[in-house]
Amino acid sequence: MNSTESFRKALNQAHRVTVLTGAGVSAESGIPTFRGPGGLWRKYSAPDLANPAAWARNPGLVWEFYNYRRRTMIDKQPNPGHKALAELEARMIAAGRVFTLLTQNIDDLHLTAGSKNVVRLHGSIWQVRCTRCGLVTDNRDIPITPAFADRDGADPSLDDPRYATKDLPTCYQSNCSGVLRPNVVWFTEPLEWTNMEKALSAIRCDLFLVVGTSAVVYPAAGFVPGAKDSGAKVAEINLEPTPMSDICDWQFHGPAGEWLPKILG
Ligand code: BV8
Ligand code: ZN
Repeated sequence: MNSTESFRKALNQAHRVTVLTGAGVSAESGIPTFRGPGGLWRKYSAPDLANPAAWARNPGLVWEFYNYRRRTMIDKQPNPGHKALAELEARMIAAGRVFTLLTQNIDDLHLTAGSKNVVRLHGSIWQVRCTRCGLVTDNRDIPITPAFADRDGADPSLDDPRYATKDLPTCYQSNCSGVLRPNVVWFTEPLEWTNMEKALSAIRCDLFLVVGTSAVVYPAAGFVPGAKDSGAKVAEINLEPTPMSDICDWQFHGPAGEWLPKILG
């Protein structure tokens, strides 16, 4: 029995399936990964700006970074990998089985593809959160405020900007006026406890797929050994090996948009 056949046998026998995705599952939709080409913006990598200290130093620069990513993400569509995961979930639910999708991605393409039980471990780039009252709202404004129009270019020679607070997005609550930040989890910030609880429950499964992630960011990467230790079989879909490859029962090397329809369909 080859690896695809043995995987499909395990999939058909699994009552609980959990999937962990990373930037690689959205690469074929045209969204650059963090560590691949296109992972830099100006002279910064995501961790340089996706952290509270960068926000405290220069919220306008952080918003130019997110405004750029929102502007380049707004027209991207789910690819066959996203769709194969949504279709698997629908089949499993119809059969009375359990499916959970844990994603590190903030692009919401899994939701657009029709996935339902999605845990957005690192939040959503299409939500903003008030830094004063905590109100979370959906927001797809491009630019985030008029002051950011034509100001988010990726050219590394551009200097860091300075914005007046009045030019930053502010709270919709009339008596608040707090500055709005992207509702994403930055480095050194804890994941929302409800999401951690859902993830810790979901890794107790029969079959765990880890798709398109370099598996270097914690606590998300830790869910792979966590699932293995709880008795799950683990399959990895990636272009290349990762630090988790050694504990995987199957490794499908190649694009997620090709492998997922092939092994899940
Ligand atoms: C936390 C949202 C503590 C934002 C992201 C020092 C101080 C504090 C913490 C730490 C520290 N040192 C380490 C840590 C922990 C830190 C961490 O893990 N750092 C790493 C770098 C070592 N983690 C944190 O800080 C977390 N919080 O620890 O809080 C705490 C705890 C309790 C109480 C108080 C405090 C928060 C981490 C979340 C950060 N936010 N994103 C935004 O996006 O702007 S992380 C971001 O990068 C992603 O969300 C993702 O999680 C992560 C990794 O990216 P990947 O998705 O894996 O993408 P990558 O480009 O790396 O890889 C792509 C993969 O796809 C590759 O393998 C490639 O081969 C493959 N691929 C490409 N194309 C395809 C493909 N595969 C298939 N098909 C294709 N077509
Ligand atoms: Zn507010």
